[in-house]
Amino acid sequence: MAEPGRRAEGAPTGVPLVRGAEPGRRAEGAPTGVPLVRGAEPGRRAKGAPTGVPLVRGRGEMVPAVLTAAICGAETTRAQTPYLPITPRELGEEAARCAEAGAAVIHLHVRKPDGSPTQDRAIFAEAIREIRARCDVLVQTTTGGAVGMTGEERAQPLECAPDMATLNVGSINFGDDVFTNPFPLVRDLARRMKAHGIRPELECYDLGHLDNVQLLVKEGLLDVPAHFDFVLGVRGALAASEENVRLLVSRLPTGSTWSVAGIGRHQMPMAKIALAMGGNARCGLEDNVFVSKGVLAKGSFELVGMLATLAKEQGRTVASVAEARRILRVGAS
Ligand code: KMH
Ligand code: ZN
Repeated sequence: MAEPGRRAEGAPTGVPLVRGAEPGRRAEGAPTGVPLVRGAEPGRRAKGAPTGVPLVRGRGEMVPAVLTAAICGAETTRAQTPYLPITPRELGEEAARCAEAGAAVIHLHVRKPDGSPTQDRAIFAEAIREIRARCDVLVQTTTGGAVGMTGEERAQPLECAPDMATLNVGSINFGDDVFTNPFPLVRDLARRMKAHGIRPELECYDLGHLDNVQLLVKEGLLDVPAHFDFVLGVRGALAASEENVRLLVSRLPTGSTWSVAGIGRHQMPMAKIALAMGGNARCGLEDNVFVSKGVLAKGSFELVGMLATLAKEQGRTVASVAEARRILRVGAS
């Protein structure tokens, strides 16, 4: 059994399992003055606010914050946390707890009964049934899967009628591994999403991934405005910092929406920055297993609760599923 904060023997290496997200504290260097909230004129971008994102809606209110729970992932193990849901039923129960805590989107991976990652469509179908039987959420299936999976394997959950799916738009070093996303694979997955009317969430781990998106837009495979998720702090890709979030956001196609998924101890600080900037945030045991230094989250729902608190502290409301559907343009593609 691995100690909390250490990688289990033989466990995949991509996600740094760092202790110590510090809830309730202002992140060092947290954004000071993106004037995106109250007081900005309705329908206009506040001075200095990042481009591309509709931050303010009528009457000067901020756009509700969409919270995503990544409840399982492919790399997190039961040795790291006994709270990891594995079976379809456990995934359904955990999704319901996350929905109750404020998550509008469930980012979904599934596992074989022995806990190893799989993209098996039958297991996805069962997990989605278990989730939908218990709560109203947007189900976002992974097409990233686990390092080393083939494109055909990775594409399987697209046959299960998810609301959304991730599209990883570039390759990166992933710990000591390589997470490969060559253009032919990305194109193929993008085509399948278009064919099924599934809204992609574009996973960007590095600045150049935004340029990859532009190429795919030119090829007619992706539409803008799009929804982006900046995954920051993977060992082998772009670091988790406010400066990087601002740079990424400044390069977004006009009107696009975005969230940040900070890895390990970066989860809450990055969420706070994103929420203050008018973006959205992702948390969950896929990316981080701790609520504070050395203290395991009892499930992703605890982390979602922390995001909801952060959102409210930033003057944001937490998006309902209907609001999330509208904000992320789910069903429009
Ligand atoms: N498990 C990672 C290698 C996604 O879900 O789209 C990839 C991943 C990305 O988790
Ligand atoms: Zn994932």
